[in-house]
Amino acid sequence: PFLQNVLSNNQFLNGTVDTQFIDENPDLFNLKPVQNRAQKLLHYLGHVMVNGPTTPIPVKAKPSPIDPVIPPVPLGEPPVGFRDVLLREGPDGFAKAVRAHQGLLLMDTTFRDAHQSLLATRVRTHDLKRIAPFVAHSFSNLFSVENWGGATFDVAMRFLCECPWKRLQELRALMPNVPFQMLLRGANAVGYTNYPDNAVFKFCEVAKENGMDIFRVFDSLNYLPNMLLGMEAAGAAGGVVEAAISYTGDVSDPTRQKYSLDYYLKLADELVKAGTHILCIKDMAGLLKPDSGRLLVGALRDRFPNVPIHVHTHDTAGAGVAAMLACAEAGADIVDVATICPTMGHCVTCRCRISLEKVFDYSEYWEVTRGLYAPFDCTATMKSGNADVYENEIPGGQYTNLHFQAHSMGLGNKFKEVKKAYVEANKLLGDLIKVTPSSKIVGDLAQFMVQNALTRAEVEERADELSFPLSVVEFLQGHIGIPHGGFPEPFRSKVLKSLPRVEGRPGASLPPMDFQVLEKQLRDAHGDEITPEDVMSAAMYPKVFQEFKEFTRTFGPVDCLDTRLFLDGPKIAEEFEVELERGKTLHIKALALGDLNKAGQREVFFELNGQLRSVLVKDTV
Ligand code: 3PY
Ligand code: ZN
Repeated sequence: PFLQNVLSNNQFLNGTVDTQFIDENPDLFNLKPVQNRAQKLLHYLGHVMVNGPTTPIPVKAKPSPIDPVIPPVPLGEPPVGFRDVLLREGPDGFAKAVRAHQGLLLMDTTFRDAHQSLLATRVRTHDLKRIAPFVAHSFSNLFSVENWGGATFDVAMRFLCECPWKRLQELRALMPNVPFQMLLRGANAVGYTNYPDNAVFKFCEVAKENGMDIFRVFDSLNYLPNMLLGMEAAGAAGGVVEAAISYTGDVSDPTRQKYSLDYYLKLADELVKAGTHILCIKDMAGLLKPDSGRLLVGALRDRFPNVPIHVHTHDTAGAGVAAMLACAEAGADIVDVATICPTMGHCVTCRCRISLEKVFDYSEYWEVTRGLYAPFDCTATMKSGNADVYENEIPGGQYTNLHFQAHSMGLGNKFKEVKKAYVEANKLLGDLIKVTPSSKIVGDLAQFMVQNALTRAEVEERADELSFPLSVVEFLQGHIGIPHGGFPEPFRSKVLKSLPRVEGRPGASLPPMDFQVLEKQLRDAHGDEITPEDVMSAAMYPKVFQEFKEFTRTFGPVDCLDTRLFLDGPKIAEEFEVELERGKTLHIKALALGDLNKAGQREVFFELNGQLRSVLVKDTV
């Protein structure tokens, strides 16, 4: 539905069409006007040359000047993969085939969670698309590629100025054989707060239509009613449901029994009873030590011999590979790996039927591509892993994010302080599962404590007079659900006083969203080209979507630019090509940057397909 026309249709390009083709595919002949796009992109490039990148940059590093090499891909269709099983057998048959598979299966998180944690979610569709055919051809026996959901939805529009749905569509076309997996934050869908139920259902339906296969559903408090809602939505859309238990604490530590083995097993009982196709342990902070993984997965394996078990982890403390291999030995069917951390190579060497040589080529592509994202790379400020995560339990994405924040404030020691406060804030809130969005609530309280130099005892003591961050107040009101063990008292009552409390599942009391009204509003604001996908983007992120549309109206399809141009603009005299769509390439040369005029603008000169063009840009630096 998005920017698909006859010039990107394989059947048309191969010439295997007859006269019925036009009648059967009228949509492919909706050719959009293209004249404007080039001038808009020049405007964007001129803007970056004058004012720097439009996306906020956490560290001063520049994108690397080295271009990644795309490893060769054989001609023809990629080999059949697990997606063919899914399309043939449906979700139940797929789950059976996964369970029956001999040997460990892998999910590759490189396209989503790995860069969400290591590169501030900034990897663009452009760089994902370039390597996608290689993945389809070389790793056809992956369980799945995780490439959507979590923070990518929001960041695509907000910081990369590209459409998350277009990413899904384009990757789907390039990787028809490997199942796609997304992270769904249960009743929060791909946002940070509970949405009305019908928005979650509709979101899953549209995601499935656009090519999503497997929905990993979690709730940041492991609050069962929220998880069940997300599972129902994914299941009703026809997706594979992978219910994920978020893991915290340490099941093998007898002194940490709030989240005991029994707690996890009881929750797993409920999720299996509710019909999950796959059961996932989501270790978002990398806390699962090998012994604990063996204990937990071993117990789940005994209890549910027929349900595939999938384990996710992070490598913050450096024990990721050891933990995943222990889980595999204890009976896990699938573990998560990524190539921008070393886990993929390790797991493959140990137990998978995947060519190690192809893994080398894949890693090399990502190593060089990672250089393009140097301005967002956590290793710019974080030089080593840190086992303090076992104490603070900060999830992977938040760990690097908080580190960037402390670094950008120029306070080297601040991170240590924030991490200590995070531990205290977590205790104040009753020892929570910490993952988006509950992790943000703990983080907000921790920052509040550091900023105001407050200890836990002082916060408890003065809870009725302090102005807490809104996220903390709303959490205590019950806006994201009920934590295991209930809300902390008397802290909650002291903070809330007479403020209203939500009873039970928050989404149950939200009025349904009217998508027709929303669509009409969007058409009035942005014209008639609003798609069902756009409606869902606006349903999730109204303001971000509006800004994204306004940005595109001014600056055109910046997703077509390569990453160095997008982030840093061209150098004077640099010549480059921009492929707007298949068969439509712009040849551009940056010629000169004019002096500042009286209106505070600069004229930027380009050659576009051999013709002189210029744009006027306000200098805001
Ligand atoms: C997300 O919610 O985006 C996560 O990655 C949680 O781990
Ligand atoms: Zn993760």
